[in-house]
Amino acid sequence: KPTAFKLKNATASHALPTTLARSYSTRSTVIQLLNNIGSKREVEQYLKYFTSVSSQQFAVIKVGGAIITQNLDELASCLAFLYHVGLYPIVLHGTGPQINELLEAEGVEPAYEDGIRITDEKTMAVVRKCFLEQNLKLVTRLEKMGVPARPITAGVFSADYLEKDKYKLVGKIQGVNKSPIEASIQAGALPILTSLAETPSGQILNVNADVAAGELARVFEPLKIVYLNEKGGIINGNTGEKISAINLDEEFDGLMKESWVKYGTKLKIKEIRDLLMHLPRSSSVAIINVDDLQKELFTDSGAGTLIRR
Ligand code: X2W
Repeated sequence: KPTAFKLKNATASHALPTTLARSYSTRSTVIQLLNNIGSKREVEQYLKYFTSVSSQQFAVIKVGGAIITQNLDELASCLAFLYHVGLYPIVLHGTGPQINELLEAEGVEPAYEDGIRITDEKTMAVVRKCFLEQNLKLVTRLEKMGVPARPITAGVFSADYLEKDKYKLVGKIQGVNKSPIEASIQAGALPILTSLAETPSGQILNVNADVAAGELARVFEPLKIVYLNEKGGIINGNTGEKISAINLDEEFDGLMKESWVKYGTKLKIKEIRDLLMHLPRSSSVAIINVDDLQKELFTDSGAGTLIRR
């Protein structure tokens, strides 16, 4: 398993350790990413910090489905960079926009209640197809870059029906089986998960990807919890401006009363609050664009929306 390389080896001459010099494209990707982020000292400090815990405790990264369509190359490059410096983020992705597109192509109007998709049998077939397609797309892209990645599309989340009458085939996660994720990291491959879940009798259920990522973070207690979305944070619906920080203890109740805090945004903030209530006080969640991932991980300056309590 690769260990973190010393950044002093990657100086201006761009001499990279042999483990990094797998291919020209990898080398140039790594050099480019190193140049994009902070001072080497800062980066080195963060690397040391991230490698001070067990591999599976580095980060949970939630990838919004839109990113796989809009920024796949950037996403894969960022994940490749992390892999090449010996870090194994646990990646969980959604596929909301792809599901909607496919439903609409089939003449079905997407139906939500409180940001949760009402998932009947027909919709479920579309949900599964999209999850598997997008998962494969990301995994294949990583493998093409020489990054071992393992698709984990079942066997992690056990669930019960959330509210069968209201949401139909939607799950409420009851348990998280860490072993497929740990086995993947042990084998040197990045675990790439969907948020599909199963009941004890094997019925597959749809789970919102923000919610499933929160459950992962709850059990792994990683150093970093990052939600990647295409907006690069939470946008205040009244002003159109990005919110740079949310302090939940002070702002949660007020936010819940705002008329623009609804649907998926409301669900996201609520889920993150539930999560942070279960984690040490020092924990936080960053909602950012994929462009800002390296900066968020390796420098003191944040980007996007930082949520803490
Ligand atoms: C979500 C799962 C996908 C998702 C859905 O069907 O859209 C439920 O709402 P994004 O791209 O992260 O939004 N499931 C129950 O959350 O994808």
